[in-house]
Amino acid sequence: MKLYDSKLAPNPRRVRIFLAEKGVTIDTVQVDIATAENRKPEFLKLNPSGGVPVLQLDDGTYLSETVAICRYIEETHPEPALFGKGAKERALVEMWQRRMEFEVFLPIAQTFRNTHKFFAGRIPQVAEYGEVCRKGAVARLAQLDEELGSKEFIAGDTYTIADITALCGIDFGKPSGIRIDESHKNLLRWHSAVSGRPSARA
Ligand SMILES: N[C@@H](CCC(=O)N[C@@H](CS)C(=O)NCC(=O)O)C(=O)O
Repeated sequence: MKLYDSKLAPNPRRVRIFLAEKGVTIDTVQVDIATAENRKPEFLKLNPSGGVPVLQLDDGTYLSETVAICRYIEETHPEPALFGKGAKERALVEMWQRRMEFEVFLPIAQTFRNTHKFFAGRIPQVAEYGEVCRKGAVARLAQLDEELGSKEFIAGDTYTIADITALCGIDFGKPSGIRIDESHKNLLRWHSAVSGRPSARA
């Protein structure tokens, strides 16, 4: 297997953290987003959407969605379970993973894509849309702070893929100036705990 990774990008970081939590090591190839290596014809052959990460399986199959890659790793390395165990827990993890992806990670990523100079001239940017996304992300972090008042991790008592998605999304807020508010003690407590896991440095 081979992982097409990009060290500074948040989606590949989700996969690296997932692998580290599983104790799984995979050969990686760095893809330079800054020089648009991921938009060159050779890379588009692996993933026509041009995004990283991409996991190449031993039979030549390419998986190119973060959660699909994580699901493949979960199936092939079930312990520790990061998508939950049993019907109810799996459904709850799925629910929180999707919430963290759609309501935290994506608005933060869209703020960056639409307002940051990194993407100026590379993609059509709509600054007003970026600001709407920023507002949505900030409001969702306030809600998340409340939600974390009654549980240790995003989906409940156990660390899961939902924590990985939220962590990578929130940390990616930095270049756009989206930070955890000092008054959000539950969110700060959670962030410090998940950032302190060795996997966070993967
Ligand atoms: N839905 C895809 C999104 C992949 C994606 O947008 N990756 C970003 C890095 S975090 C990327 O490749 N950005 C560079 C670009 O779009 O040119 C996934 O979850 O894997």
